[in-house]
Amino acid sequence: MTLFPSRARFGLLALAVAVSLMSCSKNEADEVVPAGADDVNAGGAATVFSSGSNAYSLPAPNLRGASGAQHLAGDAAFERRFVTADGLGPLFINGNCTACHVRDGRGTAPLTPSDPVQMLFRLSLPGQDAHGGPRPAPGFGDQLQNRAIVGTAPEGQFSIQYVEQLRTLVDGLTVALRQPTYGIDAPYLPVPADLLLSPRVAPPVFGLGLLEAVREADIVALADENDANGDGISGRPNYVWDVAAQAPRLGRFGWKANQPSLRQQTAAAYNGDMGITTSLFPLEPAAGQSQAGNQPPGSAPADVADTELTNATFYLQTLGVPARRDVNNDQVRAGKALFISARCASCHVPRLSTSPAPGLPAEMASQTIYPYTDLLLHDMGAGLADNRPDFRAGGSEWRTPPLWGIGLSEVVNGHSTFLHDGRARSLTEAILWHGGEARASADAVGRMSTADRTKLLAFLKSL
Ligand code: HEC
Ligand code: HEC
Ligand SMILES: [Ca+2]
Ligand SMILES: [Ca+2]
Ligand SMILES: [Ca+2]
Repeated sequence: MTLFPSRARFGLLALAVAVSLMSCSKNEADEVVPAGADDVNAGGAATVFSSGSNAYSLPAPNLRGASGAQHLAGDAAFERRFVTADGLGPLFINGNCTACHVRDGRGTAPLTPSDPVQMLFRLSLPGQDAHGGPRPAPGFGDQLQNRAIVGTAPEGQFSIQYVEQLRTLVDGLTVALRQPTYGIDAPYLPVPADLLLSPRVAPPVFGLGLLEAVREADIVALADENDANGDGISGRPNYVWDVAAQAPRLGRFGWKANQPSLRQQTAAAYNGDMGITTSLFPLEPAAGQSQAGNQPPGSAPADVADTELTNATFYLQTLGVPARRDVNNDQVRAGKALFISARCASCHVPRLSTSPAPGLPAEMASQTIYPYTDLLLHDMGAGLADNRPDFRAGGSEWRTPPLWGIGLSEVVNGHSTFLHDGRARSLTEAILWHGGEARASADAVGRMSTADRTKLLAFLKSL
């Protein structure tokens, strides 16, 4: 397997792309992503106007009545630092949500063992559980907890190694892509030989209430599972197990769209990331494992009550989305046209709308939003594959991540690492890793003139 297309392949495709770039006028771009005030208001009425380090952390300005107070209670829940006496562990990764979702933003992969851990490793064995989900690994479950309370052995430590591969683009720019290898050091038990491992950094958590309020039919309508229109891009929904409903449901959250709702995602994070039980997940991740000794498999009552789970969920449902910046800048406008002609917008769908739904905050309904995602799974090629299925998502499939707010990553989180495992150290690296259905898009960027690539990046930074 070669990771990168050869120069010969570049040559063959160059002509076709040059033609399609020329035929894409500014007007065509504006039709897909209209310019003007709406485009600025990325989150509709939930848009916030900050481009500082708090840009991801502000409540939607349209919250009404009791919503403001509940958002604040949820903010406290999201920041709450758990200790052993509150039920932290016995197995856990971090003691609070914000240790990974720093400033409601994005985590990065640790470079040294003393760096903070802002990621997790999902685990499983080949096959499926009773609900079509990943099959837990005996002794390790479905996630690696690298920390434990006193008297309990952690499951093991993550190990990450990178090998850099140089790639020279057509304009002469050389980019070093780091190819990671992952393993588990110092496991408390021998690791099963067929263990599957999926490394994932913490994604940003703003604007998610809007994504939860996009009608299921609208998302499914974007799918083109058998590529009927022949553009090389398919996209399909994930369907995952809804624990409360005891039924399959459309997946929306997580890097593989592996969680159906913010409530279940939140309860799963309490459980797997912090060892905090809830009514939804009453069993500790250590339940049934030898190192947990005589500790009870769960706690009654749960470590956090339903009100706290509800508030933390509400907080995530009601965070605002930062407004776009520099929309009328010429470079940015030209970059938008390139984004469309390189077919980025076929997956990173610019515009969606939200609808009212039972149980979701009314403020998030009936908004036109610009998230730059279709919430669908795409085959991203062998280079990005974790080779671990997650419900319907195959080993090389990932959910298109929203690009809104991505231009503020550096300001908010102090780093510019991207993709599911944080391997990309810049937006350019993130794009060049695109393979599979997105290979033609990445190749188009690889062939761009320096000036055009600068414009494309200027557009991404305006999001
Ligand atoms: C150990 C680091 C870590 C901790 C602690 C953590 N998360 Fe996460 N969070 C992640 C990772 C990694 C993902 C992606 C998971 C996946 O793809 O399966 C994620 C995903 C999410 C998502 C979905 C985001 C999206 O765009 O789909 C939400 C919401 C979320 N976490 C909320 C929380 C809450 C609430 C807490 C605290 C109760 C929490 N997280 C604690 C690492 C963490
Ligand atoms: C076939 C669908 C598809 C196309 C086409 C596509 N992307 Fe993506 N994009 C994805 C998926 C899926 C990911 C996540 C991959 C991963 O994390 O391993 C992603 C990730 C990204 C990221 C990193 C986001 C993050 O949160 O880490 C950026 C930036 C990005 N894409 C930009 C682009 C640009 C620019 C183009 C056009 C040149 C493009 N994409 C074309 C599907 C697509
Ligand atoms: Ca606990
Ligand atoms: Ca585990
Ligand atoms: Ca298609």
